[in-house]
Amino acid sequence: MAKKVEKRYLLPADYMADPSVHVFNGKIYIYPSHDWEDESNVEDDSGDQYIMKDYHVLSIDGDPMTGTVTDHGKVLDLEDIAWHGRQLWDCDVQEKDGKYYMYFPMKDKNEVFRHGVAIADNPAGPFIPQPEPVHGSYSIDMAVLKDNGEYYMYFGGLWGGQLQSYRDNIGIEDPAVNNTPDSPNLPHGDQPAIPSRVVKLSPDMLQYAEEPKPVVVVDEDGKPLTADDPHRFFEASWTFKKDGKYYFTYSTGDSHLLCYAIGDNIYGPFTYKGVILTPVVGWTTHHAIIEFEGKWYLFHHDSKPSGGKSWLRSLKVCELTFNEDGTIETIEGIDE
Ligand code: FUB
Repeated sequence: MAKKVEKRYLLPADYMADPSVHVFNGKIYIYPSHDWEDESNVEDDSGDQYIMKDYHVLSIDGDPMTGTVTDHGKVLDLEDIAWHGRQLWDCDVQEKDGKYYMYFPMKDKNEVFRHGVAIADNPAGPFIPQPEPVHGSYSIDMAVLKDNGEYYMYFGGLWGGQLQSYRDNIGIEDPAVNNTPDSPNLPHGDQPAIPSRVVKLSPDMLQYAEEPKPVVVVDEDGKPLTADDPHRFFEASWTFKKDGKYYFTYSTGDSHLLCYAIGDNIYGPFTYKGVILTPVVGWTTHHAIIEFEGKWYLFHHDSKPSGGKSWLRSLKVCELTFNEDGTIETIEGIDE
């Protein structure tokens, strides 16, 4: 049974989505994608409606439910990235040795998603992009977890996110063409679902330190979730650690849920545990989960303020409750 909880819209004056959230120097910073609408906006199954062209950074003074939200303005523009094609989708930022590293997906000039890195001296930017994408990078939706002094990037997304076009980190079809539910390499029925990926980053934070590995979500019997399971991974990975366990959380895309699975290892496997958030207004659902001053918070987005336009989303936050056994109370996505 999903619980209705108090939620707060964070930035009513602008449309932003896909929040990645971290506490740096005791303050909450939000790294969203910046939704946009113009004449090139076409809604389809490959995500052509998501035409984001820049990133802003937001911060919150104190309590996320009540504190003042500051928009630090534009910190990176598509035009400043040498290899740019289009679409700056969900990014994330991590700190190492006083530098802040932004990881972002963007289509290159061949319409293929690659990962870029941009560096700042301050969590509020500006971020200066590296001249080339990360070697061997592919697909979308990065989230970087710091653990025992190492940094691990989770990534991947189906359909327009192009993940189905890769097996064992090798392209098996043209990602720019096979980017819809009709892609020939999407599994069906009781075939195993396509997993997210995780990869350790190099000490300089600019490359992969190893080959990306599959993040397998299994049921209570240890069997990988199947392609027809409404709880299988689609996009929007976000991993955090609580009481020594790793929580791998994600969006199920076309079944519109935020789900979670728990594991003992950063690489998984993760055992499916349940739904965090039921469907919201709008097609996509995407989130971040953080602990701040002893409480846990879910940041996410919906399309209610834009009247349901899936490509114009608004950021929200609410408290998240853990049960004694480490499971998460399901939150109702639709508010009155
Ligand atoms: O914002 C563009 C895409 O929509 C993101 O990369 C996905 O996670 C979905 O929210």
